[in-house]
Amino acid sequence: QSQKPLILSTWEHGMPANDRAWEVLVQSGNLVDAVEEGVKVTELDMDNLSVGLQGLPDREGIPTLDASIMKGDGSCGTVAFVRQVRHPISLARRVMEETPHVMLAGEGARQFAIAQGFPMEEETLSPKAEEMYKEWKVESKYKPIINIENHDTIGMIGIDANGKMAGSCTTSGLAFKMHGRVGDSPIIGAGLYVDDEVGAATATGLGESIIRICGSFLIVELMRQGRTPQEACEEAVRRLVAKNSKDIKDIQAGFLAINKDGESGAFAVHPGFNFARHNQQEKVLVDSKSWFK
Ligand code: SD4
Repeated sequence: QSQKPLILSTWEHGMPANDRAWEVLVQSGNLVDAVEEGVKVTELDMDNLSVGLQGLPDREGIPTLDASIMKGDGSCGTVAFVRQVRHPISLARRVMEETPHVMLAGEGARQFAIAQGFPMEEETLSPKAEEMYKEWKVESKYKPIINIENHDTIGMIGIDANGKMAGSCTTSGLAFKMHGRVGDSPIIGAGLYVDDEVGAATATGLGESIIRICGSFLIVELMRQGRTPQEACEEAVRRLVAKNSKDIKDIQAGFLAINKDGESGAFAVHPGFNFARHNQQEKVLVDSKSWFK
């Protein structure tokens, strides 16, 4: 049954993020403001080691951030591999609204942030990140190790009372990634996709596995062909498992989707993925079903 307006976010920190998004949506009626302000809560959350400048750094000890924002009319903006910016989601929104481009990366994104008046933050690691980085350096394992309980990227998708949709996604990416590595979150169609004609999807987990199947775009296209959000998420995971079969025991990924009728779905590779759902009736944390039990 229809639940419009509806906001979904990945993981438990989606609860406070959804609260803020809901508040903004109710006050302003502006869903893009809502999905931006919502995930800004997570970007400031010092307990979150996968989002924002307090997130775990890359192998050189530098936190580098990815973010994207998209509206159902096709407008979108993203930033990748950006440093020293507290709110990469707001920078992604500026790319969407203030430039002729969709994506800015690295030093160019940082220069754009400066030009837009964003403060530049120090690159000192948070105490928790510092400690984990030191521990990691002892062995400096080259291959990223996926701890399936340790994904914290926030992806948020929402639909308003009129059926307009928007989404946002923000992350510090994989812990101890190679310097310059970019994940799925700032890739339109991988970490996020929104189309008012059909629905919206977002992803969390090992970005490489998600990019490989154009995960979020795939889900929206499956819904376009008539699948429910739940069926579309399950088919995307089936495809992700097939295309990443060699390492699948170490790969976690989870998807969220809504369609234009306000129905929703979620599915993950392994157990442990959960998401926050907020509508007029309830705000709940839901355990996602998964491919492996
Ligand atoms: C990435 N998808 O950069 C992100 C990581 C993630 O929780 O979801 N972490 O690959």
